[in-house]
Amino acid sequence: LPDQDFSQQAHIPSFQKVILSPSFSLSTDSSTLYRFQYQEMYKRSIEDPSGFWSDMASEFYWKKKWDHQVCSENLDIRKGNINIEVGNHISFIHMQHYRIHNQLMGFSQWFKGGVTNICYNCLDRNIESGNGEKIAIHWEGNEPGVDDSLTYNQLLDRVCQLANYLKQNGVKKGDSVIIYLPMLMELPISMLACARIGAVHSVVFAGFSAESLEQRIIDCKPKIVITCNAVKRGSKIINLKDIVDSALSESSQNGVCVGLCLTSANESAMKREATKWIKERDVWWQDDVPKYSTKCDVEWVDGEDPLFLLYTSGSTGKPKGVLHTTAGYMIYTAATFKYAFDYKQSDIYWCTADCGWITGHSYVAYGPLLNGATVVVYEGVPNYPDPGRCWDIVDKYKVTIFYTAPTLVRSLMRDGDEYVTRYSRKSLRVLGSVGEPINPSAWRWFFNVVGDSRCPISDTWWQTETGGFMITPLPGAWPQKPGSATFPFFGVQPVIVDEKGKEMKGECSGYLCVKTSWPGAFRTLFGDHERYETTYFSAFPGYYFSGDGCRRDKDGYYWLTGRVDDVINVSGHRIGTAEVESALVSHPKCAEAAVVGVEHEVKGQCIYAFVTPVEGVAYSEDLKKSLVLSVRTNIGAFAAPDKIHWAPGLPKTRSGKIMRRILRKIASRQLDELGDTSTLADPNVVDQLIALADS
Ligand code: 6R9
Repeated sequence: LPDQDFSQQAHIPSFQKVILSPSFSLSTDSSTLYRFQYQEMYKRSIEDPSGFWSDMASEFYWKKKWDHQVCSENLDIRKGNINIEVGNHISFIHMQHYRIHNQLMGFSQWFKGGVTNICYNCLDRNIESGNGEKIAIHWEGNEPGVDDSLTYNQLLDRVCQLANYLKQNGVKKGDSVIIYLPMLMELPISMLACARIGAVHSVVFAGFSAESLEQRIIDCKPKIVITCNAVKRGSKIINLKDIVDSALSESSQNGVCVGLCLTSANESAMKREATKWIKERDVWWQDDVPKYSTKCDVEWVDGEDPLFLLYTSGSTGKPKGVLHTTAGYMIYTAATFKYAFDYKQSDIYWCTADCGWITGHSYVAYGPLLNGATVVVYEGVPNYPDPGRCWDIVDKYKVTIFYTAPTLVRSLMRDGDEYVTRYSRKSLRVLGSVGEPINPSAWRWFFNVVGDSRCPISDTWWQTETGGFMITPLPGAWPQKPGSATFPFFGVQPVIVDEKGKEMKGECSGYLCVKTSWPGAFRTLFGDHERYETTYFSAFPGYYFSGDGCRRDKDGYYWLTGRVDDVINVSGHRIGTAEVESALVSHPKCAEAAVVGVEHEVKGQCIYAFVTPVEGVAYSEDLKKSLVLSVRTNIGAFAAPDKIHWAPGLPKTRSGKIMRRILRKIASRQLDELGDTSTLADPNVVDQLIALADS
């Protein structure tokens, strides 16, 4: 495990309570979940998980009920005498490795044998219960005044047309489809259409570069790529089709043949005629998809059939394909959404995340739609045309639940209260935060200014891997402490372990693990089950290891303190240091690079890169620019380093391991806290680095 000094965590806030009475902030029809009810339900969820989750699952439609066991699991090979045939029903062709083992570490299955479909449960089921004319999606375009909406009936029609189109074009159950779209309605439509026919979607955030997209295409070999010609974000136009063209031409050299690129014309960003076109391969969505029938039979799938793949950063250069399956994910996102936001049928819900990340999967698309909610989907950026846009949208749609990231809160806070207070915001009743620890001053501003001191904040801790919320307040159910994600969700047993893996009790700080499986847990890393076992289940045998540090206070509240591995959290986006390093090293003039995260006022953390140029190359501003460009083109603009620090050499141990602890101190200019540097192969490099700090 990497070195980690818990006392240095900037985010541990001073203790302060904000007492919320359970009733004042909740809607009048609320069946408020008081603390004792939580405790009762939590106790049951731990003592009788089968009964608890069966009850939750009974709200959904099952073509066939699951086998006798709700969950089978084995988080520890040492405990393993489970002998279960894994994955008979997994049709995903690349998953053979997952089938043969029968004593997998980290193995868990939920609702195995149950037959269902998540798209059916999101749409048809809600329509059958009388919600067909309810708005499913309010879409707000980048430009104020450009908007659209779809009822549940209309959404189902659109999803069915696309599902039929995909089937007609050869997409079958178990095939993968890459979706590279901005926040257009076509994005959730595409996800749902894949789910309807049992295809596995892999959404790639439209901020990723051609090279990142290509890497993902090569990894999961989609039959079809769905994109749009361009997107306008704020005043900037991004030509997505060019990026896709470049990714596809490269991946075809690597033996992947994507037969079809379905392109939605986003004419407010770019005219169709201006779009480059490859006749044999490209198809306009608007021309072809509407010709298909609005009725499409559901492909009934096993509860353990894969639903989607989502790539996320890890501590090596290669992104990890996190694989989620159907039923457990469905029940978990639905239940977490309902309880953590105290959801009511009358709510209007807006989550600012992009569907390219897990938050968009679970809490823009699946969780809310499973609950029959009305969701706001926003195409643009939060400060366009000015920093009041979010509150303009809140007032326009009468948003009641607003879920966002601390980085956005901090950036709007910097723009001043006036942009907020000029809007009413009186519809708001619950606020949410996700992506990184929320610092207490941002928390208070969010609570006092945005929420007028009346809306509780659900600070939800979870991960791509966990599928849904793991530690989160339930609004109004207990006193909040700014900066604490409070208590575990139903069925989740967090444990804090020391570096030897020993579970600690009571007040403590250490590594955050989870003891038993929960329905939303991912099942494997696509194509690399071994990496799944070693990354998550071998550091602390018997537990799932989150990669986060955590403190539990004397009242039992959990305080997340940030990543303890080589992952940086920039504006709530996970970026692996190794990925950025390999992008830098791919530059012909870069000999070596080491990247660390440094605290940043708005982004939470920013990327700080130490670079050694190849012999004979001089340090220059131009070289800095071209190194940053190399990261932009390899990964995407969001991963661009904020600072390049020239390094004649890097601090390494005698065995050649880079001492990032020292680099972090230099980067944050905590020069009197460098600690013992005598174990370095060459202690002089530290002085050289300090001397070059401002060059
Ligand atoms: C949902 C999401 C996961 C990492 C996670 C942690 C950080 C997320 C947090 C939080 C403190 C919260 N994180 N929510 N830290 N408090 N409420 O963001 O998934 O992109 O996979 O990132 O984000 O470090 O390990 P993902």
